[in-house]
Amino acid sequence: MPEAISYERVGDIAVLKAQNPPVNALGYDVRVGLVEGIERAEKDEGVRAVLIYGDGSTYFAGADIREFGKPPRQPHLTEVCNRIESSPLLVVSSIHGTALGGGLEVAMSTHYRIAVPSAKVGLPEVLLGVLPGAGGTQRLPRLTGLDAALDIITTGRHVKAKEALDLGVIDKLEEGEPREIGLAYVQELLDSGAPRRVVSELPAPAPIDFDAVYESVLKRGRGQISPATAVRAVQGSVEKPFAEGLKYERELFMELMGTDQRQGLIHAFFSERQVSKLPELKGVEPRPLNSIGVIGGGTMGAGIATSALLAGLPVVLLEMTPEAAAAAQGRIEGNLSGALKRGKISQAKFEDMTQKALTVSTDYAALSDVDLVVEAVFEEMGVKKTVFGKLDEVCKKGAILASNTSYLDVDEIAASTSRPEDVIGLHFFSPAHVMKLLEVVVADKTAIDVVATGFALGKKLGKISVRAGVCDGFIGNRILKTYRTAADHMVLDGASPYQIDKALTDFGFAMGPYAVGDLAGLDIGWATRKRLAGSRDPRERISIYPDKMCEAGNFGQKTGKGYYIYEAGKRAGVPNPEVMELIEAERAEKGITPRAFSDEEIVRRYMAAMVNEGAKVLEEGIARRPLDIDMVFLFGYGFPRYYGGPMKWADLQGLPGLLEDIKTYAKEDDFFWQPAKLLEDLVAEGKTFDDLNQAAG
Ligand code: T1G
Repeated sequence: MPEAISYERVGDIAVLKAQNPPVNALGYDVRVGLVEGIERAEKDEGVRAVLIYGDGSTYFAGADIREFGKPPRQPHLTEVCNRIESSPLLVVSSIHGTALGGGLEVAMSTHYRIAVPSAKVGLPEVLLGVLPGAGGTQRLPRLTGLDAALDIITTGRHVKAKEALDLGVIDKLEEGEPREIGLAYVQELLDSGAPRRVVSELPAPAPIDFDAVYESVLKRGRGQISPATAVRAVQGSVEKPFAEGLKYERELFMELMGTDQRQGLIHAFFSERQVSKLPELKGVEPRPLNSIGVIGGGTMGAGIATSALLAGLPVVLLEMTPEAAAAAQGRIEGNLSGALKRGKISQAKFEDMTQKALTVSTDYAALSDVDLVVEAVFEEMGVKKTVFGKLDEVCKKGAILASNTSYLDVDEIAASTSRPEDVIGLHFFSPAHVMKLLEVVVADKTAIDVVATGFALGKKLGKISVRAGVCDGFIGNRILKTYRTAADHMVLDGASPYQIDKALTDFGFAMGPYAVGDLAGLDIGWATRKRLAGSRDPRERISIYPDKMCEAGNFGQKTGKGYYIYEAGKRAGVPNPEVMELIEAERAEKGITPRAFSDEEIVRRYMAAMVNEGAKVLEEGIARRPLDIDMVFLFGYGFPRYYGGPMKWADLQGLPGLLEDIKTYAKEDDFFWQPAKLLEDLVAEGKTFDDLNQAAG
């Protein structure tokens, strides 16, 4: 194992090279190596300067997040930075890849910084629930001024090298290898007699109204506290001498390190990388993915086609008539013009995608050569079977036939072809070119290399792909149906849809369940209720009023009226008074005396239903690990990221208390509230969902 920081003498320059793949994280050995390297250079006769750079893909990409939550080991990164900065030698960083978090903090403690134009810098600590804890909130404002520093620190965004140069974070941009451009720059500085520039000695910026900034950042965080806390640390850089400011920054850092939100965000960071790593896919070669077919050019089909085009894949989209084909082309161009406006693609790219890469046809034969087809037609099994029967005839041998169905039985769809091993579910979330979640639904006969290809497509499209088994609604929609029912029961018993929506947005959801229903279309739930009516258990408590809303044609945003009334052009609606009339009438009909619900009880019941169903999805093997369910809800259902997902939230709350809640609710309705056996077992064994994540490897 090579040393974490190597030492090399080049003329009168000492070169410290980080060798800690994959991202040169500033783990213990790297921190020790940096201090020892500086000390050695200072004793090394004739050395006048030190160059620090990273081997491999990047300069230091930050503290080693795997050390979080473990007892911190000296030297702390703050001390390492101060030691570098106080060296009498000229210390220079040469940056490539991503100098993030502690990585940028180390760079700012050196006296000059050169970077390659493709490099990025940033202080993304707030995205992990903490804040820059090694001087970043003290040095960055001294380099860039408060506006830029507050923006960079409270958003955690990456800053491109050119912007960093303009802001004064980087001193010079140069194409080339970090070592070469670094050595040349050090020599240039030495030859010109450039002085050491000690950032901590630069004047602090003038004070601003930090309370106002704090309030606005807190509001924007929608319940996440690290960005606003970071404002206070930056305030310390203005109001306190540097050393005091550092101490204050450390205090706030340690405070955040102890929060549930830090645990939730770190869980999210590692889980979004872990979720698509399945042991059974190790060594499995995906099939070729050079062109994609899409059947159905509605919102979903057009979104999927857009996503594939943006990933550089040629697309053949099939519609039934020339008019529908033209409409699909228009939808795709509309989607891509959004990317054009936001500068995500150039005009030339836009034209190439819409005129060359995209083929829209009404002839199935156009699909004869694609590697994979995603069907996104009407959610009705008969229609799906007809489409798959045709695909079976026209698609080449080895082509993958995928359905975008959001809940129908993929086994049954596969059985309508002669090649069930080539059939898989690829459940995108609308709008498919925006939402990152992809449920890869593996049917009984799906071949393992088809599964691997599903994940390879997800990666190519920049999705978070989660393996799901076949059941009604797979992972997300199956669990959604349960916690949505829990909300409907609370409405029948006395809560209003509006109180429930507010309680859940205060909890941290982007939208409450009723506003989501209005957005997705209330007719979807209506169709599901009708589809399942025949198999419904008589003990199930159901609401009638939602059907009455749909019978009146109130489907939500698409009809301008649902739970909320939407004035033209306004996304936010106002409560629809007809809804409470329908609810009160139904309560009266059912002899229910409405009772008050606290927001806290609303959240507890809603979350208990979500977690309990999640546990059932796990024990049935529909989801592999609790983290898989967490990623479904972070990336498909607007679950607040700082809890890490519903299963992580449950661990943080404590499973015993949650199980107690479920048992209490079961006294009112022991059909809906049946504790999951897995939940009872975990509580009995004193285990957590995280233990299952670890055990799954
Ligand atoms: N610590 C530990 N492991 C890390 C890591 C880190 N900082 N960054 C990445 N990894 C692992 C990652 O889990 C994956 O592992 C592999 O490296 C490749 O990552 C005191 C306290 C750098 C832009 O927040 O943003 O400094 O899955 O798949 O797409 O103020 O990783 O292969 O086993 O993401 O090329 C601040 C987090 C820390 C940067 C590269 N730094 N990392 O993206 O590869 S807090 C960050 C990233 C801090 C100080 C504070 C990205 C990347 P595995 P990857 P990538």
